[in-house]
Amino acid sequence: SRAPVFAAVDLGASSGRVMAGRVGAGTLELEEVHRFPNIPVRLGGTLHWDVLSLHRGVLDGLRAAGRAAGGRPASVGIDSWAVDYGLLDATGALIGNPVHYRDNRTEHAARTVADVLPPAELYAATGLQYLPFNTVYQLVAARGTPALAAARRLLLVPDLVSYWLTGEAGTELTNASTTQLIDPRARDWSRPVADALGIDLGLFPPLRRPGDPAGRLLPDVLDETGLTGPVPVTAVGSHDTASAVAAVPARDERFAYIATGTWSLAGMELDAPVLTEESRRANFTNELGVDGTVRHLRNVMGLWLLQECLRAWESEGRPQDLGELLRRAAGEPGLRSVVDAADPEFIAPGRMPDRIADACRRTGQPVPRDPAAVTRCVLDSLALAHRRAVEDAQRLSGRVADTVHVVGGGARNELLCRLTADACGLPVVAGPAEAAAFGNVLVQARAAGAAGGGLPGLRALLRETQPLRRYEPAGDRRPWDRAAARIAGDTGPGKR
Ligand code: ADP
Ligand code: LRH
Repeated sequence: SRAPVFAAVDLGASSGRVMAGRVGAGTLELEEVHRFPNIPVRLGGTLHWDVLSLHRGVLDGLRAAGRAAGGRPASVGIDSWAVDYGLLDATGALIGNPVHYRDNRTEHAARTVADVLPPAELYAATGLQYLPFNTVYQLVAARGTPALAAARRLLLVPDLVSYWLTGEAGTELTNASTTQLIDPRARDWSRPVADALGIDLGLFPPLRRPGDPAGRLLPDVLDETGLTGPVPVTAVGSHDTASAVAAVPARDERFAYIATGTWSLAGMELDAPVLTEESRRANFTNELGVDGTVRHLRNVMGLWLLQECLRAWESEGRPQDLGELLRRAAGEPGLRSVVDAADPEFIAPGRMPDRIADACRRTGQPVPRDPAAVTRCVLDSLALAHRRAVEDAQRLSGRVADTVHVVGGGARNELLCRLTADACGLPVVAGPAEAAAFGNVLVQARAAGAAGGGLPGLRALLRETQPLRRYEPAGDRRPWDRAAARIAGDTGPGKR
C-alpha cells in the first residue's frame, strides 16, 4: 500500500528496537525491522548504559526502516525509559557514559533532599512518586562532581539520541515530568523545586511537546544509514510509558492499564494530577502523558524479577527456556508464597532468587526452590501488586475501572494476564505487546496528517487493526486477600 511509513525507535531497559509503522485511513501495521540487546556495563563500580552500542543499534535500525519504507521513512520518533540523562560539555561532546537508574549512587540523596524539601512539599509541587532514581536524586548525588561542573547541557536519554541524530537539542515534556522538576498542573518546570535543590534548569534545553518537529537527520547520519534526506524527526511521548499508554486500545474512560515489561506501570489515565497526601502515602505518581493527560500510577517491579532470576540461573549453569518455564509455572500450585512486588528492595540487580527466598522466609511462607516454583511466586506476586495498584488508583482518583488493559512485553505472558484478571476480578484485555512503538508511530502519523483525532481516535484505529486477547476473571478472590494479608506486615529491608 502507499500509506507512509514512520520509524519508531523504542529503547527498553532489556532491548532496543526500531519498528516501521505504516499508517493510513483504516491502516495500521507495525513491523519490527531491528532489535538489539540493551546490556548495562559495570565499570569502576558504577552501572552504566552502553549508549554508543544503543546508538549503533538505532543507526542499523534506521537503515532497515528505510528498506521497509522502500526509500525513506516519513519521519522518525524516539522513546526510551525515563529519568536517566547524558551531560554535554561546551563543545556538545558527551561527558562520560550515562549512569543506569539501578546504580546505587543515590542511596543517600533522599535524605539530603528531604532536609531542604520535606517529602510532602516535594510531592505537592511535582506529584512524583518517591523512587530513589528520580533525576532530582541523581543530580543531588552528582553534586560537586567534575562531570556536572563541566556540563553545559543535560539531555534525557531519548533527547540525547535525538540530538545525535539531528544536532538539535530539546527536552521532551512527558519524559521531563519524570525528573521531578516539573509542576504537573502547569506542565512546565517547577522553578521553586529546582532553586531549593540548587539545580540549574538552564542545563535543560527548551521544552518540546509530543507532535512538535525535532529537526532532521544530519548528513553523517544519512550517510551511516543509507537514507536520502530530508528525514524529519518528530517529538513523540518520549517516555516509553507515555507512548505505551497512548496506545492502550481502550473504548472509553473506564479503564485501568498495566504497561508491563521490565516494569509494571499500573494505574489510570486522568486529566489532572492527584496531589493529595493520601496519594503520596500510597506512592502513586503523576507523570505527564500525550494530549494533556496525566498517568496516575504506581511503579511495580515487573518482569525484572523474572529477568534477574533467569540471569542468575544462567550464570549458575542452568539456563531456562522462558516458554517452557512459564508452562511449568502454570502447573505449579498458586499463591503458595508471594512477595511485595512494589518493594524498592528489588530495584538493584543481582542474586534475585536468593532475595525472593529471603522475603518469603521473612514473612513465614514456604521458600520456592526450583525455577518453576520461583517463577510462579513472581507471577502471583506481580498479579497481586497489579490488583493493589488498580484498586488504589480507583480509590485515590474517585474513578471506576471496568476493564484492565495489559500492554507491553508482559501481554505475551498468558499466565500473567490470567492471574492479573483473577486477582483484579476484572476482565483483562491484553495487547498490543509493542504498545510504546505504536504510541510513538501514531503520534508521528498524526503530526504528519496521516492519522486523525485525539487519543480516542488513535485508540479506535488500534482496536480495529490489532489482535487483542480477552481474559475473563475466574474463581474466588479470597485466596488473593489471604495472600495479600501474608505480606501486609512485611517490614523487610526495603521498607521505610
Ligand atoms: P522493556 O521495554 O522494558 O525492555 P518489554 O516490554 O520488551 O520490556 O518486555 C520484556 C518482557 O516481556 C520480557 O522480560 C519477558 O518476560 C516478556 N516476554 C517477551 N516475549 C515473551 C513471550 N513470547 N512470552 C512470554 N513473555 C514474553
Ligand atoms: C519503563 C520506565 C518507567 C520508569 C522506569 C525508569 O521503561 O520508563 O516508566 O519509571 O523506566
